[in-house]
Amino acid sequence: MSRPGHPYIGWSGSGFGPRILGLNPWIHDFAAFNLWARPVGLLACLGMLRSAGASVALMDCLDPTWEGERWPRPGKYGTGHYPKMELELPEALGFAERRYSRYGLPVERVREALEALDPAPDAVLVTTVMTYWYPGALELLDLAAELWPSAVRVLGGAYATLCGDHAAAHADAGLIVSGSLEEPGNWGRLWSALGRAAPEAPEDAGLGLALDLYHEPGYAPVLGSRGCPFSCEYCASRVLHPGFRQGGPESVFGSIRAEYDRGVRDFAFYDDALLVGPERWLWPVLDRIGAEGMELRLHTPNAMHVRRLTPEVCARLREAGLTTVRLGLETTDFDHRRDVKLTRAEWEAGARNLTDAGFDLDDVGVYILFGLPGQDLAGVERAVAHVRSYGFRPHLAHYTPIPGSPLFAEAAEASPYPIAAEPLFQNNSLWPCVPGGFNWDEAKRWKALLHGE
Ligand code: B12
Ligand code: SF4
Repeated sequence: MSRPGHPYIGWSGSGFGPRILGLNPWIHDFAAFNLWARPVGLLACLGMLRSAGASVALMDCLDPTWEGERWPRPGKYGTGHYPKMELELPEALGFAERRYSRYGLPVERVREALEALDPAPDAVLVTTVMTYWYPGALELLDLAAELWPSAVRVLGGAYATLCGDHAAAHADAGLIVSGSLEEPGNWGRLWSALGRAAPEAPEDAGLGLALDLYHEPGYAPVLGSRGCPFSCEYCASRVLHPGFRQGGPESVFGSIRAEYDRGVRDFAFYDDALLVGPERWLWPVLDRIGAEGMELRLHTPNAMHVRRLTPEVCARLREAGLTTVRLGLETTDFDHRRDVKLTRAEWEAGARNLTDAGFDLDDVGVYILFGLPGQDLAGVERAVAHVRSYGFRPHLAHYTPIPGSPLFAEAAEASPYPIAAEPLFQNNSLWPCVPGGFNWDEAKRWKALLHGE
């Protein structure tokens, strides 16, 4: 349990293997909102390392680790705002007339908690969720170097994988890992950096999450699969995880049950392709939730595939407790889509099935892509009106140019910023591929449109 005023991070594991500390950095950005955020990649790493014999601990700079910290305005179902501290704009973003902040726990408290960690770690694992959030990771690597100079510092996650050259030039890390830790090459390299022979990676490596490292979890992520069988041109899923792998229902349910027994009632799916092959794990898990009479709320902040929303699927999801629904519509210009992911008829059927299943329309958000290279924004306006006409909430998914995605070269051509050389320019808050970039008047106009004003 956390105690008032006392930071709490402790070791969990056999006590015989190496001590490995996972660090989830602060977010450095123009804005940030907690939508059931967890560093799931890092939690998967700590889970597999503990199963392989290591002792692990976690400092998540985006979670209130101890009581007595002021954590602003809680939102719906466990979401919310982060505390923030305004920072000077990084040099590259000096032109932006906007506030830039470090979101998460105060730096002094993090330092205090890390200083109190006894015994010291043999290795620290720093993750990165978004490429353009790398400044927080570099800051933590520096702090780790100061506190434990002899510990091995390892950097991984999206920035390390998608911007490897930039990371190699800027990060003070002994090891930079591209891709999943459980890949045999990466697994071997980590253990050899620790000066040990690599044990066998556990069977559920990459899917088993060390969720128990949160002492007072208000919500929990659910991960039943890795990767995606599709390859949309704006997405980097294939680079991050080539192939599509699903876990078994037993372990996914076990992880939900364990968190439920600790009082968690809000669960967010982190899968890329939740509704692909649901008979493999999703249906058995939802059936079990029903059979055991568990009353919980499920959320899909990461959009679901609309074409898979048959009446049966919608009814099953609703019955199991799906509450916050996000759908990937992208555009209503169906005849000129850059892919064939969704036809007009499929969209209309999916929307109707969802409504018929009785979801609260207020909890159904529909993502519309905004700011693709060369995109006609009049089409986005039409899509907003179309979504509103169904009673759903339109959300603009601001296009993020991601290195390694098929569209990245075109984005780099279209953007006035050097998005390939400097990941800070990959931040979708800059509207990096919209002519003229972000502009307050336009932002206000879009906000009004989204609210139907
Ligand atoms: C769930 C998810 C979300 C959730 C929650 C994210 C969170 N944690 O806060 C929600 C829906 C909120 C979200 C939102 C967004 N997301 Co998102 N999201 C994801 C998703 C689908 C899964 C991430 C995940 O947890 N995967 C599962 C874990 C197990 O895999 P992993 O993180 O890769 O971890 C493995 C390795 O990387 C490695 N590893 C990880 N850390 C470490 C550390 C060390 C030391 C080592 C050695 C190894 C290692 O080993 C791990 C285990 O195998 C990814 C896509 C994807 N497939 O990764 C996109 C993704 C991360 N999101 C992306 C984007 C663009 C966004 C949005 C900007 C979307 C938008 N346009 O509005 C927003 C902005 C988020 C914000 N401002 O908060 C992009 C990233 C772009 C970038 N530049 O980095 C991704 C890659 C999707 C894409 N389009 O390609 N997202
Ligand atoms: S956008 Fe979604 S469906 Fe398309 S490749 Fe990425 S994860 Fe798969």
